[in-house]
Amino acid sequence: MTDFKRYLVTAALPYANGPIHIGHLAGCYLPADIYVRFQRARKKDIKFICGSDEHGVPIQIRAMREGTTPQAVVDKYHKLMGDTFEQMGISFDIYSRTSNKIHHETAAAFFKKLYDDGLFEEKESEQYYDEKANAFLADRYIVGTCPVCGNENAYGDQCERCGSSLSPEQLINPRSTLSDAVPVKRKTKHWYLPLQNYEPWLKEWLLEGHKDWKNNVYGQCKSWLDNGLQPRAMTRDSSWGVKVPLPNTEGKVLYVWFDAPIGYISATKELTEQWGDYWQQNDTKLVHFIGKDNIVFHCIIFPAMLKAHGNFVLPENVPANEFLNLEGDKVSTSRNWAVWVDEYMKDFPDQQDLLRYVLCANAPETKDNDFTWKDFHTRVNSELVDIFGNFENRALVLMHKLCGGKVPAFHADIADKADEDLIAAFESTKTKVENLLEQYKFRDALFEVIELARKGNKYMQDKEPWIVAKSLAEKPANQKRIDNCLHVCLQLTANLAILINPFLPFTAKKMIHKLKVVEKMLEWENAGKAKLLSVGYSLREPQLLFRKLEAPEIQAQVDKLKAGLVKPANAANSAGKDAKEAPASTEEAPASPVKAEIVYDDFAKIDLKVGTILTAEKVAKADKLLKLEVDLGFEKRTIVSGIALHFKPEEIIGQQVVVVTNLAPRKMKGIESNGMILMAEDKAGKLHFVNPNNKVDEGSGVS
Ligand code: B3M
Ligand code: ZN
Repeated sequence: MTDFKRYLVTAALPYANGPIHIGHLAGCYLPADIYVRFQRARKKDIKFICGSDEHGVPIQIRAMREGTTPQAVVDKYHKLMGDTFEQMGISFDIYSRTSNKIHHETAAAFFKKLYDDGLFEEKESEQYYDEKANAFLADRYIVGTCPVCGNENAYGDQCERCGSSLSPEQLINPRSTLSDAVPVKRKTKHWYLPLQNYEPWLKEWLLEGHKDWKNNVYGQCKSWLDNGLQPRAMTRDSSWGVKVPLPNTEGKVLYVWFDAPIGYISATKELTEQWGDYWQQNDTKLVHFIGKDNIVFHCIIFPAMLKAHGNFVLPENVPANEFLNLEGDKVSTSRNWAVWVDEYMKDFPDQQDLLRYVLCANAPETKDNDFTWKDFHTRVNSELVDIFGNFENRALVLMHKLCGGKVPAFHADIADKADEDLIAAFESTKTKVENLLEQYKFRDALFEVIELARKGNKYMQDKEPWIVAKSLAEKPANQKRIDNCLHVCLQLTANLAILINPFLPFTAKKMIHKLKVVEKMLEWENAGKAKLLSVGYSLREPQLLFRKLEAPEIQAQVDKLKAGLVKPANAANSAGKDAKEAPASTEEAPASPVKAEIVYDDFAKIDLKVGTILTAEKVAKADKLLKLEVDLGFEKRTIVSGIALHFKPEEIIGQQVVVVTNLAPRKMKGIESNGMILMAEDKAGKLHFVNPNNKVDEGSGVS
């Protein structure tokens, strides 16, 4: 393994179109910060890079909806996001922005180099265009009625109600979100990076060379590479972004996913003149922290760009997290189903570490996880307060009470196995935490620190210095036993400050203040040592590290969440908020992530039965709909289904299908539809029936 001289750590550049929520923190900023703080404590040469992603359609849409300019939108959110990160102790060396001049220059020069080297393919294609707003439309910005479930606000790439992935052609009554105009197709020219040319190299570098990457990351990359890569357009028709640095390209900008990762390079340039050491020397360890929806861009597209350009280091690891759900449901900006970090900070002033603790202890490292206020309450009170805080507080209180406010001596002559075992655990915990952090296992690492505090509590409980104190009148020599116990507990407290520091830096600061030691003590090499505090040293008065959370303040958060929820019907009106930058319609979409985990009971609510299509006819004035009569054995149902572009009515008579029978009825084109038919959609967008492989009785259950 390479011996790395320096570290370069990046955290995904968030779109500057909304505040930061806990899903963002848990997904990449918190783990990145823990990793960086740990490496800094080991005195590694490290730079921690982030900034706002200020280009792309999501920003423009947001501006249009707020009746303002994209620049005003990014200015507002860049400031808000930067302040929130700072408040939470996310310790970037720089929080830059992609609207900076240095970024525009760097990204344009990068593009120009690939162009000059003849690495792009120039292609004309047809794209949707809004003639009223004079703008090309990404699929996401076309809405219409979902052919599957009838949702009138389905997007051109997906229906958020039934989850079907769609193309704009499938929408009934498509309209542009910019102006309500009906989109038309127009010819346009773009520059494509032929990703397929990098496939053999990517397979070698990534699939062979990085088997150590997290399963969720490696698996997604493997599936992309196994499916084969296609050329991807690196430019867009838009007025907002980095201008294409070629003659006669008015109205064209770099694809936001081309320019944004280059933002890591420009921000490093802005930070230090030595940026070249970090980006161009092979002994740099480059680590990208991201959420799972950014995997393909960081593991495949950006590395291909870097490789094409040459003279850059490649990521050594991309420890992407999965998603954090909230109270059993997907976090959604447009539905306002989120815990906003700036609001948390107002509701829980100075309690950053409570949130940092819970988001790390419950981090979605290997699968999607759920944040609930109840779990927040329990973890804070029964882990952080009862175990960690309680141990630290008791050590200090008892030292003041039983040892005159000074660090007592350790009397080796009466030392016992319990003392030795606990002291040995300082070192072994340090090693465990170190190894886990190196493997990006932040939850497990944090657990080890709490475990050490738990051992401290047990030790203190077994030694009972407060009981021993009662015997001092008859047996003054017992003071030595008290001294030993508190000596060990205080050295453990100092160790805990070092070990917890990467995770809960505000807490570590409070601890060293009480221990009256300088910040230098928090250097990682001091962990494991049994003599951090000198005997006879007087310490400050104890003060609780954390307070217990009360039930009403937790309930208030649950109420606030529910009260703020925007119903799905209105949600589409604020589409710009959740908007992700969509690929141009001619390209494959990123692998669709699996939906949020559900429990069996959720699944069991859906009633699925086999039926046979008895009749099928076209619906007037709706070229995508068929009206079906389906025999379910116990009754016959009318079902309207958006499959007319795929099947002729006469072809499907007698076809067996699986029907969702307990879906609330919906009217489509004046016809009430009483159920939904399950269909499989292949990559080309063609629909296929889902049915039993042998004919079965109508009404048979499916589960
Ligand atoms: N802004 C996507 C996102 O916020 C994008 C990340 C860019 S990282 C270079 O999810
Ligand atoms: Zn739908």
